[in-house]
Amino acid sequence: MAELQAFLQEAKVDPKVIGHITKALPHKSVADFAKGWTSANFEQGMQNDIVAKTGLSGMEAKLQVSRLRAAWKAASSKTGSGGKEFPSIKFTYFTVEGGGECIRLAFALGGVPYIDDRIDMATQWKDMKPTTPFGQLPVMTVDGSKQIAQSQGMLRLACKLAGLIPEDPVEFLKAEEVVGLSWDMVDAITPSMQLDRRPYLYGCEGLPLEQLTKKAVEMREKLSAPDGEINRFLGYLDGLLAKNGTGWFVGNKPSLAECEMIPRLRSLRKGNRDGFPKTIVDKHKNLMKMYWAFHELPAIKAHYKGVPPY
Ligand SMILES: N[C@@H](CCC(=O)N[C@@H](CS)C(=O)NCC(=O)O)C(=O)O
Repeated sequence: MAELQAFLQEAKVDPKVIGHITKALPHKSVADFAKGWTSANFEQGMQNDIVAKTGLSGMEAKLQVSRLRAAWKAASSKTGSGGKEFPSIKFTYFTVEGGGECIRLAFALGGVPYIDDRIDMATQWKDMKPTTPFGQLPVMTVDGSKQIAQSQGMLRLACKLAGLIPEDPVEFLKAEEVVGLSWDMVDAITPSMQLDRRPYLYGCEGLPLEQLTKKAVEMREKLSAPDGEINRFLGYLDGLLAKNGTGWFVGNKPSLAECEMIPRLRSLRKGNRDGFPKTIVDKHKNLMKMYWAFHELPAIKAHYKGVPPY
């Protein structure tokens, strides 16, 4: 971090811009700064994602873009990273950990530079919702594209850039098998999470909120029973880990499969929903072993800023 800061100071980049690059962006070194852009997307990225975010305009903004360009060229030749073609990515999702967290984990694990644009649901979402393609987050922009929606595509792209999609066809299918099971579990859980907000989807229109809440808790208790759906799916997933025998779902390192599963497990272990006991994953020993090991990976520790997992 200090290396990048000193490098940008030497290039006479404005301290506000340096602050933004080193704090809000994932660039922690001169090499990261060089890898984060391509000559094709550099100009627009600097203007939209850096200079505009620091409130500079007019001549001052132009001056900063030109200083950043010089610094980026120097960084690229210094590190030999100029040819590393990561697209410039802005990933927009809520501050909370939902499905979008899988994508953030893939970026973090693979060291893929991206702009981590976090939206506060309570204060920012109402105005933003109608501006998104389908009234939902996440959305992603790549190399200055329009916003593109749907998290599954984004997860595959993030994993592809991060090198987390197994090359071998059988291993690839095994990773996707985990994603499929995860979604079977998410689909089973979703009605109990949405009943109070969208009762019309479940034939419960007109029921008072109190009753909806009671019903949702009952549904979650049923899902969490020893013979319930959550234990069934966690059991299958635990079995896959046992069968592979390396501590990871596929091969001998984390992949798309772990990026998909970890936020689901974190969410179950958070214990913030009545009816879901936070201990529900505990008895699935292989899953828990993988869960702790994943959180020990340096890139993941950094992603969660040293805050221990739930
Ligand atoms: N199929 C979409 C679903 C996206 C989705 O359900 N997003 C939720 C958050 S996880 C959302 O935007 N909720 C706010 C709303 O609908 O107003 C995807 O996978 O990206």
